[in-house]
Amino acid sequence: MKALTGVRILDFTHVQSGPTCTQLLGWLGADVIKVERPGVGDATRKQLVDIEGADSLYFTMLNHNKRSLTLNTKNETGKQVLERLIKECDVMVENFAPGALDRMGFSWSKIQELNPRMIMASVKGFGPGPYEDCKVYENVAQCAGGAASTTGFLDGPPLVTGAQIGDSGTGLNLALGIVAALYQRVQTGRGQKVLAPMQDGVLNLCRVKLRDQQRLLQGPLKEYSQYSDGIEFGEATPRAGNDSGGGQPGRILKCKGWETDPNAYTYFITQAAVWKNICDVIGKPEWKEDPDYATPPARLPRLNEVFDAIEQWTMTKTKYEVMDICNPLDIPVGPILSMKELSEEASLRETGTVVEVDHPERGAYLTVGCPIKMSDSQAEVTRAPLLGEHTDEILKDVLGYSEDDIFAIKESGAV
Ligand code: CAO
Repeated sequence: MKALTGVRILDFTHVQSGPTCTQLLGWLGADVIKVERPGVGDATRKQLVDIEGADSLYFTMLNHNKRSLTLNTKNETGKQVLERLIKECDVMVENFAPGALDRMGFSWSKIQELNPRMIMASVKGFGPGPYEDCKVYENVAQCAGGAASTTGFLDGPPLVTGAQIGDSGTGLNLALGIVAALYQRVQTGRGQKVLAPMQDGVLNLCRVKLRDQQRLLQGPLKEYSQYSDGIEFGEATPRAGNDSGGGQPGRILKCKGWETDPNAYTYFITQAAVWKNICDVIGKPEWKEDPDYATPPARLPRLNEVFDAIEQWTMTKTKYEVMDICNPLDIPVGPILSMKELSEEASLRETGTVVEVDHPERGAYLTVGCPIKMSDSQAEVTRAPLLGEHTDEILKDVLGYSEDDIFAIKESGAV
């Protein structure tokens, strides 16, 4: 028994945003039926291929805990099968380009007619407005949602971030919307439409930058390095390098070995509550009582000097030594961990955050497990399905077709 045991998902998702959502629902126990075009499948199966002939890591890492059914939904028999599936499922999830489902002949009103309890969940690039018909990929969403204009250094171009906040971030929003709609359906008996636009998801994650946009009207943003540097602020929230986005100033600082190791850095936060500990650790005990340094407002115009002094100390330690020394003193610091270090970290394997999965085409590979830990619903990661691996099983067990029916469906070219 898992949290979503008994919930059946009709998964029309592809690429990253939608599959993130349905994979999460699968980890939570839902039966996820991934519908794919016969012979083709999700385009990511054959993108960024690392092992010739095998499904890519891009695909496998986003489609665990799912069953794959091939179905041509533009074929007449295929449409009939899809109608039966709509009647049998609780949730339909899709992230096609705008209008694709309507063109397929499955508008929201038709879906409601077939199954009034159906929850119809979509990721789109944009919500209603001037761009609602546009196709969108991750970095487009990062740019249109405010992340790129506020990421990077003041003297450089806008930057996209490695965290897939547009795709995977929006997939998480959609999953929450679906679970909430399932809960509401218990009371109302009705399904509903759930929309998670990628621009909205990115902007939502950039709220501190929207906060700063409004604070700018009252004067310079004093916790930004730019203020310490004496550079005037413009009209929009600027790029702030590695400055902390919160009220406790922080920066990325060099650690021992930075000259050769691109990840020998630490994040260091000068939390006001532990300022005295910081002064002792970095060998500046005189700053504890000096009125120019003793209080957060006094330090704001001197942050560059403060962080330079801290960096003189961090450069004498490895990023792990910084962690070991600062943590007992309650000073918040964080090592810059590489993907190599994370993939080798034993504690992440133990908690199932990183898991090794066996695949018939690829052999063993690493992937991320469920990032949500529940005491009564433990996620077990099962391998991603091969294209159409469960077609017969789903036609028979979920839809109740006989062997003869299945033969006829195959003859029609629908699966
Ligand atoms: N049987 C028959 N046809 C099928 C099918 C099936 N099982 N599954 C999909 N199709 C068809 C669709 O109906 C569509 O046909 P039409 O163009 O004739 O309507 C076609 O396949 C392609 O769908 P698409 O336009 O969604 O795919 P694309 O590769 O051209 O675009 C993407 C990809 C991601 C840009 C677009 O889907 C999109 O903007 N999605 C919404 C935003 C989103 O989720 N973006 C994140 C993706 S991850 O970076």
